Amino acid sequence: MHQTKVKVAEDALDANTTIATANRADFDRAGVAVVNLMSAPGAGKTMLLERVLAERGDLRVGVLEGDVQGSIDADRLSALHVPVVQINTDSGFGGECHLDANMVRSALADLKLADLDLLVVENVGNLVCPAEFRIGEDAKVMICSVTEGEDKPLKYPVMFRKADLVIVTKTDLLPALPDFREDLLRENLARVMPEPRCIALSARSGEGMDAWLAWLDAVRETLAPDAAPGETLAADAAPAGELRSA
Ligand SMILES: Nc1nc2c(ncn2[C@@H]2O[C@H](COP(=O)(O)OP(=O)(O)O)[C@@H](O)[C@H]2O)c(=O)[nH]1
Ligand SMILES: [Mg+2]
Repeated sequence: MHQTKVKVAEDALDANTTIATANRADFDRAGVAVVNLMSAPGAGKTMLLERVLAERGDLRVGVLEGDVQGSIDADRLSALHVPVVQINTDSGFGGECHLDANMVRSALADLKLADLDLLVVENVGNLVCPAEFRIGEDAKVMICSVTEGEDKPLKYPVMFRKADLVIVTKTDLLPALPDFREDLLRENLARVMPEPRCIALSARSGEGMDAWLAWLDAVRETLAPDAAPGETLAADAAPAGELRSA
């Protein structure tokens, strides 16, 4: 019985990988960089995206918005005049807690990939499942806000291990969090991430945004035709910096 369950799960992941590969081929053909944004609900994915859109009017950005229900975030982002496609995982997908490659593929028909430089996929807020499902992305970015506690990398290691970058956000709140230990968060990240890469920022104040925008540019540059195959994404991304300002 147990073995059957494991086999079904493996087959599902294999099927997902096949579709993710097809998505990836479409993204490559269109020359669009794809970033999969993941976090717990409320960590600040949408606000961070709003910041990117506000600061980088030169980039042609599209968004795939994943939610179990509703279009609250998609409506927020559409107001900024970018193409946004909503994916609701409870309409025909059984209320899933993550996006998979097939859901993304179904939504691609509503986007003109060739008109985009960057496609950001805001995954469903969840700290377990999204990491297991490739969607054809170039990079996985994990957002962790300072109010979530330093122990999250140890409690949800897969999400952090699979991330190409961790953004520690809401740093503007640090003055109200005297118990937050930056050194502990960094230590915990290093325990689960093979190559810890971390950018601290506040989407609210804008502090630290430059490093994140530079990282996004580095992802796009990695896709340039003369980039070496298999080149590490954004190898120069800043290591974990000081979170509290002096
Ligand atoms: N103080 C502060 N609040 C933030 C920041 N980023 C997001 N928030 C707030 O956190 C809440 C959830 O943000 P949202 O972007 O919707 O999170 P999501 O569920 O991950 O998309 C909202 O009340 C935001 O205003 C930040 O950098 N600083
Ligand atoms: Mg959101």
